[in-house]
Amino acid sequence: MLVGSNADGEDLNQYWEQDNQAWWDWYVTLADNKDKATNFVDIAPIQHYDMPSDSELEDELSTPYRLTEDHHLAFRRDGFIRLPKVLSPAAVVRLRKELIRLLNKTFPENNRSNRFLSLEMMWIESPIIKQYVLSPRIAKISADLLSVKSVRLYHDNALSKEPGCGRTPWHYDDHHFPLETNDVVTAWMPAQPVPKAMGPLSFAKPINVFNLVKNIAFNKNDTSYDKRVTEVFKENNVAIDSKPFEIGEASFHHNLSFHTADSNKTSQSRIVLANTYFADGARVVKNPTMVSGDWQKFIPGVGPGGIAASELNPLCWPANIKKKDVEQ
Ligand SMILES: O=C(O)CCC(=O)C(=O)O
Repeated sequence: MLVGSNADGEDLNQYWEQDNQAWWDWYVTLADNKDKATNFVDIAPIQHYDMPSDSELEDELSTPYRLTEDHHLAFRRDGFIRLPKVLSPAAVVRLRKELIRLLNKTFPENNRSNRFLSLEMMWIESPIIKQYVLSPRIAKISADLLSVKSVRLYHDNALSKEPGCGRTPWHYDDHHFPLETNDVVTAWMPAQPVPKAMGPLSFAKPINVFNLVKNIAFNKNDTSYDKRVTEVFKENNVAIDSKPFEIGEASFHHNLSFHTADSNKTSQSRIVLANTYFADGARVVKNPTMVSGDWQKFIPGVGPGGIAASELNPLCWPANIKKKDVEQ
C-alpha cells in the first residue's frame, strides 16, 4: 500500500506521497483482524422519514444543543461524549442521501468490497453537506466541549466502512492531525443507526489512558501497534465504550481520546460524516509526518509552523454562515 520513500524503512518523518483515499487503504491494513466476517448480518433498511426542506434543515442545524454540566464533566473526564438527538431522523436521512450521491460519483460499484472509503472537503462542492459542516449547532457543541471561544474547520470526512471492512486500528487523533494544539474535537455523525455488528466508534476511557500507550512504537508496516495497544488496555482493565448508535446520535471525541471501531459485519455500508474542528489561532506543527496524510489539502498555502487559518478553515463558531452562502 505504501509507495516511494513512504515504503522504505521505518521512518515516519516524511510527507505522505499519495492521496487521502490511499492513506485510508493503507491505514486499515494496520488493524489486527482475527475474526474475519464470512456471513453478513442483514439489518432492516432505514425507516422512511420525510426529507426536511432546505430551510427546515438550516433551522435545525443552527439551533443550539443544550449541553449540561454532566456532559461537560464527562467530556473532560473521558475525552468523548455520545449525545442523543444531535440530528433529527429526517436530517440523518437527508445526510445519508447526499453522502451516497457523492460516494457513488467517486467510487465505482465494483471497487468497494471490504474497503474503507473516504471523501473529504465535500462542503466545498455540496451546499447540503456545507450546512452540516459549517453548522452552528455542531460547531458550538465542539467549542463548548473544548471550552474555547471559537473553532475553525480542519476538515469534513465521509467515512464509509463497507460490508466486510475490518477494524479501524486503535489510535488517537493527535497522532494524525498536524495541529499544534490539544483543542481539537471530531464530531462523528452516523448517517444511519450503527448497531454493534456495523462497527460503532468505540472509546477507551478515561481520557488519560493515552499515557499507558504513548510509548508504544508506531509501525507503518504491520499490525503490531494496534495489537500492543489492545494488550496494554487489557492488562490494565481499561474500560471500552462500544455501544451502538441510535439514529441521530453523534459522538464528539477529543484528540487525546483513544478510539477504534469494529469491522462491519452487516450488508449495509456504515456511512458517517466526521467533522473536525480546532481552536482558532492554532498553528501547523513544525514537522508533520506521513501519518497526517495529504493534510495540505485541508490547510492549503500554510506551511509547518504557520497559523492554520486558510480559506478552507473557516470559523464555524461563532457562526458566520449566511443563508445565501448555503444556497450558492
Ligand atoms: O469511523 C471510523 O471507523 C474511524 C473514525 C475515526 O477514527 C475518527 O473519526 O477519528
